[in-house]
Order: sequence, then structure tokens, then C-alpha cells
Amino acid sequence: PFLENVVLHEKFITGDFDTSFIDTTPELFEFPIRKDRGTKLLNYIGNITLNGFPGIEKRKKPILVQPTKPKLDLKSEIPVGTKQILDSKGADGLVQWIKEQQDVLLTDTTFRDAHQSLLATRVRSQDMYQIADYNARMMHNFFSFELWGGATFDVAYRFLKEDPWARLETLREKMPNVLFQMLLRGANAVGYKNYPDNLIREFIRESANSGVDVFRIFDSLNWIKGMEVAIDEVRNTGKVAEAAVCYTGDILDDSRAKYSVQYYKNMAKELEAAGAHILAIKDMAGLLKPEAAYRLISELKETTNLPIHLHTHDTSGNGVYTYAKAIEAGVDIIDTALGSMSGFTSQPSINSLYYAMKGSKRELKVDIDALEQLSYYWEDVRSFYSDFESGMKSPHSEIYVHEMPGGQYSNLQQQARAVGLGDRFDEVKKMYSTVNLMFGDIVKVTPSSKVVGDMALFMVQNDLNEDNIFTRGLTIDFPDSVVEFFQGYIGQVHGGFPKELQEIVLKDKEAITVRPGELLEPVDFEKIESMLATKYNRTITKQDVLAYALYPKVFEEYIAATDAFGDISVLDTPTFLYGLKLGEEIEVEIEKGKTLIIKLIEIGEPQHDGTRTLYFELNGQSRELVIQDLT
Ligand code: 3PY
Ligand code: ZN
Repeated sequence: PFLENVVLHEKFITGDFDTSFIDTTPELFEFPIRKDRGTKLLNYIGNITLNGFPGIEKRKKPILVQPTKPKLDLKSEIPVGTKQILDSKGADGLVQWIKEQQDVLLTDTTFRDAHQSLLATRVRSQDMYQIADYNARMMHNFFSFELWGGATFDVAYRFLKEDPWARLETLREKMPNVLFQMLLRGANAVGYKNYPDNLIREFIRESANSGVDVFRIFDSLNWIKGMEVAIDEVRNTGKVAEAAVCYTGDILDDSRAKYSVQYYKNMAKELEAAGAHILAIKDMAGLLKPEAAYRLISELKETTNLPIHLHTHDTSGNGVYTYAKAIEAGVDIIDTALGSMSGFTSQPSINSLYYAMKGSKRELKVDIDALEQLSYYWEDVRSFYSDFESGMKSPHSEIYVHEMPGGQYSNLQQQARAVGLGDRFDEVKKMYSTVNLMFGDIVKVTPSSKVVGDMALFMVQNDLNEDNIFTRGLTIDFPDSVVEFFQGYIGQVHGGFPKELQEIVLKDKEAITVRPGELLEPVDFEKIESMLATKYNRTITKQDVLAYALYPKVFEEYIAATDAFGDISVLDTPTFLYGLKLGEEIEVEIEKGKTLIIKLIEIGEPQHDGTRTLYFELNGQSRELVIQDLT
């Protein structure tokens, strides 16, 4: 490149030079970075082929079918939908429109909660892009697609090595007609701890700019103070603030009086006063029994003017019945997933609910044939991720005892496996409910559910029981998340912290009672940007800065992975997870109109230094790569 630079320089071309011009012209030393995307992809494929994908057992690539796409002409026009209502009438206009609807409105969670709850959040953007154009046409009359936030943000960077913002923006292009909904954990944003207010506000602004319309905002302890900043900022952006009441306990059980109907009614009124456009009932574990749903929705309808959006999980198998009763009581919007991505820890099936409601006053206005075709696609895609399935084979009524959120179940199971407790998961679940009661019967949803999960894992791993904690607790170092919880760093609990346990866990540490955001230093975005730009010598976007501010280590590991492997989000999922079989050939479209043909020819013998040479063909040319064999 140096010689190239010299001979192409205008002084060289015009002959106007002596040898000193090389010393005085530093730009000659600025070489274009050679972007060999092909080699980087081979490096990734070689590594996975040899060493397997982290977190799942190395095995031969299963025979995987090409997912079945619906029969539909994608040249057909995309019908207008709820997104156009928001854009033309604003958030208040949209709320008015919702109230005028007689039919129950539908949110599809397939792109977010369904796979968070069934497949440890591992579904990749590629698999969504392949079907998004169909969704826009075949689900055009849905209220919203829940497709961002929750755990999908960090899992995208952490495990999938792909950019969640790119997912959001690409889906927005493909599905311009239906509202996009995200799950925002209030002051915890899409993380597991409270962040400074300026980070929450900036994150919301950027999410709104990148395509989010409806923000479902909750606090993991139902602490309204933890939601106020987020509600305010969503309103500032002109988008829809859907504030959530997290449902726990059982309003039908007088012995769980802490979470009574009155408790939820009070909270609904407070959220309305705080500026919510829509009230969500977030039944994250699927505890809302059918009769309780009827009673809760009926009483809330009398308490608030807000439209009500109900979210549940089908872990017990009672989800469709719960929705039927909620619909009868006048619920405005419900969350469902496509048939093959529904049920168990996921949302109830829209396909099944359609048939369940047939003949009732509020039948569902959906194109069932279209939903079945979309469901076939996801049935095939789901098979790619079978290593992340929880193994649950039937509905679990024990959910009413352990109360574990659907979105946590498969993730906690992965966590348990990672610390060698895979075969003691039943004990972990029992301990989870013991810990909940020790903590004073708290709302359990990210991140409070993670605190309970961490404590349960810790106790099972160290063979501790409740008595041990009280008798020997002062000599025990509790997990960081548990200490921070008792310090008040994720907020205050309804009814206060249990004092004795709080003292045991905190020892000489202080607890706070104010909103953590009042104490946290604001994030210096410019400082982060210049630090990242210098360190990585690349253009740093606002989205990168936000990702770093939320997850510094995860984001830097993501950058390191993209340096080594390039953009691996372009790979098909079977190759991403299992690499290539000997002799297998794949086509990878690295950008529009630019396709690489990759074939694995041979895997060499192990060398003394622990490496092997892998022989590939890349667009017909031989390529050899030396890769560390870690198996
Ligand atoms: C999340 O916060 O990710 C959840 O899904 C909570 O239910
Ligand atoms: Zn959920």
C-alpha cells in the first residue's frame, strides 16, 4: 500500500517531488484497512466447526431443513396499520382509537418474549428478517409486534455477537405498518441494575428514533418511583408510554393479602396519574388464574380510564382460559405468540385462542390460515435452536408455587447448568420459592427475579437451607446481586425489607431509601465516545456509546468478536451454531448482491501446538486456516 500511495500521489504524478516529500507527507502512511470479510467468516466457521458453540455441547451439525415460507406474493402492497394511526394522530389519538375498538386487539411476542421464554433468548436477527416481509402483510391488523428490549438487547451482543439496533432498524424497514413494542425495565433499562437518569432518557430517545413506538415500562418491585423517569421521557418523544403493574401472588387467595385487588387498583391509579397512556398487566410468571383475570380486569376497568393490555405466560397450561375470561371482562389488548412459538413458558397460542373464542361475542379477527403458515416457518426455525430448549414436556402447575417468570425459566436453567447444577434444577426451583418468602414475598421479575434466582442457586450450590442463613449468615458472603438488592439499589420493596435478613446480608454496609438514580453520577457520553474511538480506531455511533454505557464488558467483547470474525449475523443459523460438515457448501450473502460460496474441504491432523489446519474453498479458491483446537 505504501508504494501504491506514493505512485498515486499528485506530486508524484506531476513530477513535482524530491525524496523529502515522503518525510513531509504523513498521509502516505495511511493505508486502507484491508477488509477481508471472507477470511474472517472462515475463521468463525472454522472455530465453531472445531470447538462448538459456547454453552451447547459440540455435536455434528444436525440435518436441518430449509424453513417453510408462506405462499404469498411479496410484491403485494403492505396494508396500513396501527403505526400509521400513531404517526397521524399521536399517542393520545391512538389511545382514543383503542378505546373505540370493540374487537380485542393483539400483540405478537414471537420476536421477543416467546423466544426469550422458550429458547433462552437466542433467536437471531437473520431468522426474523427472513419472515418479516410476510408478517407485514399477513399480520397487518395486529396492534403491535413486541420485538425488542427485555433480555434481547444484551443477549444479542453477548451471545449472538450481533447489533440489536441493527435488528430494530432492519425490522422497521421491513414492517413499516404495525406498532413496534419493547419491554423496558424502568430505571434498569434493558439491564439488571439501576442506571443514571440521563442514560435512561438517552436510551429511550435513541430507541424511539430507531423504531420503537410502544414502551412497556415496569419496575421489578412495582415501585412507581422506579418508572417515573422512563414514563416522562417516553411522553417527551411523542411515543406511547405503556406502564405495567406486575402481577404476583393470587388475588383469589386471602392468605396472600399483600397483593390484593386493592393493591393493583391503587397502583393503576398511580400509574395513570404518572402519565401512562396504556395500563399493562404484566403477568410474567403466568399466575393470573381465569377467575382472577375476570375479576381484576373488571375492577380495573371501573378504576381507570386507560386501555388495558394483558400479558401472561402459559406455563400452567391455563393461559387460553385466562385470556378468554379477560376478553369477557373487556380487556383491550392481549399478548399472544404464533402457535409453534407459544405455550409452556411462552405466551398462549394465537392460533389456539382463535378457535377457543369462536362463537363468542368477541371472536378474534385474524386470518387463521396466514397464522398457520407463519407458524410452520417458526416450527422449522425453532428446530435450529433445540439445544436451548428447557426440556419442559408438559404444563407445569407448580408455577403457582415457585412463581418463576417465563422469561427466566430457560435462562436460569442455563445458569444452573453452567455451575454444574443442571441435574438439581428441581431443588433450585423449590429453593426459589423459599427465597421469595425469606425476602418477604416480593414481586419477581427482572432484575428482582434474578436476585432470587442467584440466591437460590447459591444456597443449593453451597448446601445451605433457610435456618443456616439465619444462624451462620454473618460469616457468609452473599452474591453481589443479593447484597445490592438489600441495599436498595434496585429500589424499595412493597412492605419494606425483612429487617433481620437485611442486617445479616448487609453486615456493615448501608442501605438507601431514595431512588438510586438520584445518587448516581450522570454518564459522560462524550468521554465514552472518544475513549472508544481512540481505543478501537473506528467510527463510534450513539448506539455504540449507549451499549457501552449499559454493558461495558459485553460491548467490548462484542467489538473484539467483530474484529476477529467480521459481521457474523449474515450466516444462516445452523452454520452459526454448528459450523460446516466436511464437504458441505454454503452461500452467504454478505451484502446485497455480494455472495460468498464457502466449502469445507478437509480438517487437518492435530499439531503439537494444539492447532489444526482447516482447508476451505472460498468462491472456488483454496484457503487454509490454522485454528486452535480447544476440544
Ligand atoms: C424481562 O425483563 O426481560 C422480562 O421478560 C420480564 O418478564
Ligand atoms: Zn413475559
